Amino acid sequence: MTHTSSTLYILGAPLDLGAENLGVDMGPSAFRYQGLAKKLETAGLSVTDLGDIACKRRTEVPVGDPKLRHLPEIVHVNEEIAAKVEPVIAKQHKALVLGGDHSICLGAVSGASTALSGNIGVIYFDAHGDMNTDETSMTGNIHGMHLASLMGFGAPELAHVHGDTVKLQTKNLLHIGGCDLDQAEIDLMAREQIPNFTMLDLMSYGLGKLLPMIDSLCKRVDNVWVSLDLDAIDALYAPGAGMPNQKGLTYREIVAIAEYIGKRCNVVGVDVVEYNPLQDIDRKTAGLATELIAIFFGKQYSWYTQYLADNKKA
Ligand SMILES: [Mn+2]
Repeated sequence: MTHTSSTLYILGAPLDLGAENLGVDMGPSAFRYQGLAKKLETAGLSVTDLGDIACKRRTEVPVGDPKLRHLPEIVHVNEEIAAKVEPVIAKQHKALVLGGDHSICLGAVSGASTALSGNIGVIYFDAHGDMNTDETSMTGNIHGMHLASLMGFGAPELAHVHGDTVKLQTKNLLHIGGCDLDQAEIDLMAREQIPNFTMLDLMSYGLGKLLPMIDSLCKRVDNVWVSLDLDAIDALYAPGAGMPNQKGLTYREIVAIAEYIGKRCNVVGVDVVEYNPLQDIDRKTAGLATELIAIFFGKQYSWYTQYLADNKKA
């Protein structure tokens, strides 16, 4: 099921209160300065930019509860994101939400899930679990909790963003790229039998074991949201991640997985998060992210497709 006439709506969420990596709030504007919308149009997508959600700076809001740092503002921003994403998905268009720290995924997936009456799976790329709760988190940073919240665990203020239904069934999550998982997250995944494929799985079995997991998710649900934390990718290729990763997915691994998803799944939305332009080198992280966004939506964008577009004679 694909919607060929659909538009891709871009929404920026320059929130950094869920993390302590200063610079990720500049993600949306850095992507725009680097011509993201134009490149995605070159790839064949029809793009409309909805601008940014207003996010308060950390000097403007108190930390509050140390177990749920900056909770009220994070809830508020995610309610706004969900309210923008829901109508886009309900009208069978596609959404791209640019972070910001990963906590913005809470509103993005909540909006999409509500539009689709819960008929949604999430393919989640991350070195970390993001499945702590306020009880298990060692930092109190909400960018390590929102994925648990989407599945109904943890603080109700987060789990009830955009309505108190469970937004994501545990069996409809596929977590890929874990290499720095906390014990509480490992325990939750085991207890709830959450599909996941770690870096150790990749080294042990190769992609041959992951691809059927993607197929099985796409058979179970009609719609897929892809959440890409750039820290799932090796720092060689994504130095501009909020928390650079020395043991992440290589360029060819992430591109191959993305191509498989783009071909097999009905991807209705993508979020790209934890982009820190201050740490990027030669814009390579933004370049790879742009390439991956096009591929997740079933298109192609690379230096080669740009070369062809620039040199087209007739
Ligand atoms: Mn994350």
